[in-house]
Amino acid sequence: MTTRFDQNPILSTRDISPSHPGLEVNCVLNPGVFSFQGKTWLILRVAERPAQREGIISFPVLNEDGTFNILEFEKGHPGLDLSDARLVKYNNTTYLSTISHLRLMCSDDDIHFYEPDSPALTRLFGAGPLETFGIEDCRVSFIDGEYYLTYTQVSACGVGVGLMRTKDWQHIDRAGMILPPHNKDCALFEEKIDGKYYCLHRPSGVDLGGNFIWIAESENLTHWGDHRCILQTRPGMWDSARVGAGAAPIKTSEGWLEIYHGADANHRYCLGAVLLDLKKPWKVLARSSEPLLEPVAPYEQTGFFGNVVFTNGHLVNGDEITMYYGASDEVICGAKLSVKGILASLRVSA
Ligand code: MAN
Repeated sequence: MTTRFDQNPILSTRDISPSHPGLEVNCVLNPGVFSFQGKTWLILRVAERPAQREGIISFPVLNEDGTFNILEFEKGHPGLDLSDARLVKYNNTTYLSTISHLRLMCSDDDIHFYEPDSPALTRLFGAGPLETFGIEDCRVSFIDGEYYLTYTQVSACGVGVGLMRTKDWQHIDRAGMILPPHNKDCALFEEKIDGKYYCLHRPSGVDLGGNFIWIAESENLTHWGDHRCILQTRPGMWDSARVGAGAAPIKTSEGWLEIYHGADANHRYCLGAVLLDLKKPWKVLARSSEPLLEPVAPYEQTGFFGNVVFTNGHLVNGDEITMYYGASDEVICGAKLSVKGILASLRVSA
């Protein structure tokens, strides 16, 4: 059903140069995907921090003007919690252990990616007060001749969804935060349904609710309303703790097909699918009972944060989905799936 690329991982940290002297690339992960000028492009999340010194944890934090400072804490301090590799908790404040920016690479064969010679717009960094801990996990939707980028904005204010748009990858408009904290995993549908734009998104409930997928509608892709909770976690299953949308939903004759990630209480991330009604996309028609992809390859089990497969980008060509995914939060991989194959698996589980 899911065929991994023989070349996996197709991109790892040694393929990526640091964005600034003094930083190292720790992870390259979770790419958005799009086609432009006859090539396939990945918009990678590149996570960096300084080389680590004995006994010290150090990581960058952006200033609002785009410069950055390095924060340092002594390991062994009673207020320091480093139990999750992705986070640095110090007294009552949570930081990220790395800072992410977005970087573009292109390919002529969908497998080998390189940074283009003439950088038009090849690197996007966090900007302003809501992105001081970086920007992450960009989805790209192509709507009415324009590319729309939805991505995670991280700062001490929280984790929310930002929107940028571009026609030519030379100039980009930043529309700011479209969904406030805590929210991420926002995938825009690539066409209007009954006159309205739709997106999937993933707010997180604090005391009540959970990490569920929601749908919202909009007249202009910026202001969202009529939110509905459409997909919840399932106790005892691979998606028992959190679910979140992948890339733009795929239009099929049977409905909108969305590949999503689900994680359990041990932070083991798998991928599955959900089928939404074509005209009423808030209606769930079917859902994977078994994952389409589980972290079983060595590069999916071991790395910066092991046992993770996570997708937010694919290309669709007829029945064939070329899906790109982050593995172990450290490297980028690819796999092929069939639309018909996924739909058949959903019929069995429905
Ligand atoms: C979680 C993980 C991290 C990510 C932060 C902020 O902790 O997904 O990889 O950096 O959220 O989005």
